[in-house]
Amino acid sequence: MADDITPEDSKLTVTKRKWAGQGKFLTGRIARPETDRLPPGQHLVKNWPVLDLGQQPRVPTSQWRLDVRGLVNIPTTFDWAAFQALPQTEMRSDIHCVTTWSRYDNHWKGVSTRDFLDAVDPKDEAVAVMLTSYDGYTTNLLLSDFASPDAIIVTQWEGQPLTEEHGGPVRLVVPHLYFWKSAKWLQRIDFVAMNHAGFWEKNGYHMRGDPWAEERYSND
Ligand SMILES: Nc1nc2c(c(=O)[nH]1)N[C@H]1C(S)=C(S)[C@@H](COP(=O)(O)O)O[C@H]1N2
Ligand SMILES: [Mo]
Repeated sequence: MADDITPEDSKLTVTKRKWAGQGKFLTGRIARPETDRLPPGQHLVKNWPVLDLGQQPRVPTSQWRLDVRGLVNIPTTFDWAAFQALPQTEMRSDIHCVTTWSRYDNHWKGVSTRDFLDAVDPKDEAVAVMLTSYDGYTTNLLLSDFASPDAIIVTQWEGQPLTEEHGGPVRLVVPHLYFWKSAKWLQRIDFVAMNHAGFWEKNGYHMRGDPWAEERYSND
């Protein structure tokens, strides 16, 4: 009977339901099928390796400050209490290090860069950020990458304060780029009109660092 053909059964709805299940046509990383979760050339680790320039600064929360300067309408120096007063968010994301290890399902807590940007209000001319850390490290990001919905300035990992070796008390996490962009021991953020190279970017590494495009090294 014609009555038996409900809208749910039509060929188009079946196909569309299948697309929905596969996340077809979605470009967001969250919809990436599980089989595509590991970027090319990466292997999975269960531990969390420590990588840095070898100087691990000890910054107690009582002495920690985050200076926000450059092209922002509200230049601010956050102390620990002021940073804790910003909206706090929890997220889960994967780490992809350019040295080829990846680690899944890290549970972070901190301030999303979206909420952070609301607080400091970048000017229209700002196109990039330069991050500076307590060990002297620098790294650059396009503002559009810094503002990614899964980027977070973290103070906790798996419900515990971020350890010193992993960049505590405060580090950035930008999971859609290689992990060298995720500055540990964050000290200063400059909003700038040009995307200048940071430490690794001056030393042969890519200006953007998208693991899915294997943007490991600069081409010049
Ligand atoms: N301040 C600072 N941040 C840094 C680095 C560094 O040397 N100093 N190294 C980067 C690199 S190359 C990597 S792979 C990750 C490593 O973070 P982890 O030690 O927590 O795994 O931190 C990034 N952030
Ligand atoms: Mo790295």
